[in-house]
Amino acid sequence: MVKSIVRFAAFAAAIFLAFATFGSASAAETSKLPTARLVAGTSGIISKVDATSLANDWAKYYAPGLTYSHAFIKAGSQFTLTWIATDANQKPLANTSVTLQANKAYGSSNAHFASPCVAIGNFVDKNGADISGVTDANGRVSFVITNQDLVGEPSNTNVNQPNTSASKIYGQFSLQIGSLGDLQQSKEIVEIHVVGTASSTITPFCNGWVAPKANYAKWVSVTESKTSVARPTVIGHTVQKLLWSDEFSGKAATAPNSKVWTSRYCGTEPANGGGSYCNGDQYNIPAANKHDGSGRMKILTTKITSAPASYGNCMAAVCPYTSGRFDSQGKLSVQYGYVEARIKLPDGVGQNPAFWMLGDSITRVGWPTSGEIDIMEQPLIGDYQNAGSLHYSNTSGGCCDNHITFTRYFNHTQKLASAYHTFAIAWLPGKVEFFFDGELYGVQTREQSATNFWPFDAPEFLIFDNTTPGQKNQMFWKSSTMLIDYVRVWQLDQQGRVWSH
Ligand SMILES: [Ca+2]
Repeated sequence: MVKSIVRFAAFAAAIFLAFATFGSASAAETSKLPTARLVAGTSGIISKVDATSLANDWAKYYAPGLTYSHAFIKAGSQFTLTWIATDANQKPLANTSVTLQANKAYGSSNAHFASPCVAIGNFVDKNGADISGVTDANGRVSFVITNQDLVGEPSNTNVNQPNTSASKIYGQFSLQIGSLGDLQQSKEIVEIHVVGTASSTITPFCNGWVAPKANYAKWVSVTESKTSVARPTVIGHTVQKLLWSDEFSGKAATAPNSKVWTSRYCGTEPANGGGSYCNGDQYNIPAANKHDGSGRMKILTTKITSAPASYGNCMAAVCPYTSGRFDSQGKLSVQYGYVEARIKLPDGVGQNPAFWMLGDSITRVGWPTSGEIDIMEQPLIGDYQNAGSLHYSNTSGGCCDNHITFTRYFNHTQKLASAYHTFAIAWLPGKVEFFFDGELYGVQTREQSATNFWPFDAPEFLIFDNTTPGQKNQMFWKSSTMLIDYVRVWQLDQQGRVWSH
């Protein structure tokens, strides 16, 4: 193998020192080192072949056990590199910080790669990128990368053997476990070869999401709920494990579970449940959200004639109602799955009850860039109608000229307040489907969204509320009740995650 190893030369002094202190591992110690290996056959990878026999020149710079492979992708494609990290006894390293060393200037790396949220340099600057990640419970971690080359190696390149042709278009990737150096772990260097000609290149998008552990140090991933409830049927999908639910079975007059929910006052700051807008219509008072003692959460909306004490403002001098809002911001977040709630809507003109979600990134990127999913929202003049909506942005920040709305309506034959109904989404990568009582009535995909800033591949938190923005001269009713029987998150088509404390 003839290859100029620019990066290695640059690190020669450091490596020498590391050898001096760490010592060169003997063959017997090879199996006693943490190991990072690429999992073959991950999304977008055409093939992966062992090329370790070509790595003799490099092996001396690494601990024993270095593996070197060639993998192949199509020019202008998006692909996923999934790695598994194991300890010295080959046990998966769960919840471990790792770094993808992406397209560093190994030799003459000449392909162009991009990541949604991290700029990856190329053969011009030789710097590549270090992309942080955290392994899951099985020691696995994935990185989505796009190739930006229009022309790769010839389309007749043999993708089942190491590539030694003259016309190489490639870049190299490896995974570093925690703060371990090249001599403290058994590494795999993967040379990604770009093959064929692309019709166009992909523009990567970034939703601004930072992994939960970076945002919420104590968060854990919920894998399965112990609650036993009926599994819903969702047309076109397979519903799997119940990941999490709140059945609202607390004692009468008790508040929502404070481990999951926060009852809000009015307030527009993003950290206040994503901004609890009141617009001069009602006071949000925590006392409005109570278990009814019969397995339901109740949001009570009450007409008032004077401002309630100690409940802050309502964005006006005096508002005509008190009502409630509670959400899971900073306590529980969901990404993908079948998200459903069974609700009996409040009766009375002028109300705007909702079951909805906001992207966790709202505190960093703001609305609408964070993304908003409205699973249940009754339009002001739609007693028989539910609106399912997505709100998102066509830029990376700011508000609100960049606001894009997708809405589909479900029209029922009865007033929605006259009975319980189930409102749900089937949420998958790049796609959200809206359901009313199990009936599909709206679909939006990333491809249809007319944005490079589709935010719905990131965790969102849950919100229930009722507001009273409507026709004030017709609102003679004294009180209303919104009853929520349950909210459940199911694993769907192998997708779905819930994070909580
Ligand atoms: Ca219940």
